[in-house]
Amino acid sequence: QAPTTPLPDYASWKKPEAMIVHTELTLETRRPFIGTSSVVPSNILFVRNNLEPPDSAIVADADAWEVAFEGVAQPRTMTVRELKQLGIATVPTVLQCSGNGRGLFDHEASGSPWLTGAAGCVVWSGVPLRAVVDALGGVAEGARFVTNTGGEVIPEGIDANEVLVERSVPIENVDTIILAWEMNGEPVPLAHGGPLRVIVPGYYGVNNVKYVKRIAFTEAESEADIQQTGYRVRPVGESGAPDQPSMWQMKVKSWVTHPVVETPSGPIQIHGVAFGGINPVQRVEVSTDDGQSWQEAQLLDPDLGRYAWRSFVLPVELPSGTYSITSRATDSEGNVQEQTTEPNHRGYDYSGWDRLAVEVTVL
Ligand code: MSS
Repeated sequence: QAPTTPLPDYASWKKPEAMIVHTELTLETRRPFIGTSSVVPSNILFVRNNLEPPDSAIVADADAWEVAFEGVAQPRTMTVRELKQLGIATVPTVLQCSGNGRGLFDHEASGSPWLTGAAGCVVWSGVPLRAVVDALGGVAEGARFVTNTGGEVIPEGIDANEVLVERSVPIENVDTIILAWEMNGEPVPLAHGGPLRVIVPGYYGVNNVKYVKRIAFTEAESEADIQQTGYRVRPVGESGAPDQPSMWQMKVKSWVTHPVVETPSGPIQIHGVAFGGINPVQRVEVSTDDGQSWQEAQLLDPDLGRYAWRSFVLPVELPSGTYSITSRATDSEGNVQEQTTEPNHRGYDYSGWDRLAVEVTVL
């Protein structure tokens, strides 16, 4: 299908036929464009911004971008150029929006009605946060969170806390976080958070702060609304509050990416993607009869590690007819993908294999 809305300028390099343009700030990857070689090409990766992205001038001189480090023994500002001297790690992760699957809930939760395409597996390269902290004399006493601030320009005349993209994650993540300047082999583009982006492996998209300008080790979570009341899981109709679970670690999830609408009869390679959040995927089963019976799928190489997604395939022969095809993943800890996802107010992460199923006509 042709895109209904043109691509916004900052993402004009995306492949138009692969994208669903929900708004200027939210672009989704169409389900069948996800292939079987693990990494999602940058030109079809989804985009989600809470605010207008900063001016593209910031990526023109990426090495000059500055980040303030606070809550360490020797607080100071560092440029990307300096960070590049401290260490390099490469980590493939699943980047998935908290609202991926929102469109599968019955209640009309506010936000983009994402289906499966607010997710992708991406290879990031940058400096481990641990290396930076060590160079700055270690974390200050009493810190419990890593609090990261996005570099957007805050419109005048509004309370910054209402719009600021500033997210806190538990301090344990200091050992897995990387500050990435490279994505899928290229400098991180503006649309995906260049010059420098925080990557918190295994955590929902929102925690992966783009154009990061401040990294602080703090005793409390950020005061910004996006942390205090936003991205909180609660029953439909309730307001967000800091005592509700925050959208931090992702759940085990999988879905089929081929076939999705129709296919000729005869041999069919049913394939899709599976991930376990912070745990590696152990197995994937596929059903062609709406979950009544399941067959073990084969996991495809390469295995890019615990935070990546894994492609899977099940070869089948299906006579003409209509089939409800779905998949169910299990992670290394034995957590099984849920059958259905309880409605939650903002429509976060629909992971149930029931509604992630596709109705396929075998011709
Ligand atoms: N960052 C910043 N700075 N800003 C904004 O807005 N958003 C979030 C993240 N980060 C933001 C940031 C979100 S929310 C998401 S998903 C992500 O990002 C996305 O990414 P990309 O690259 O795809 O666009 Mo939901 O959970």
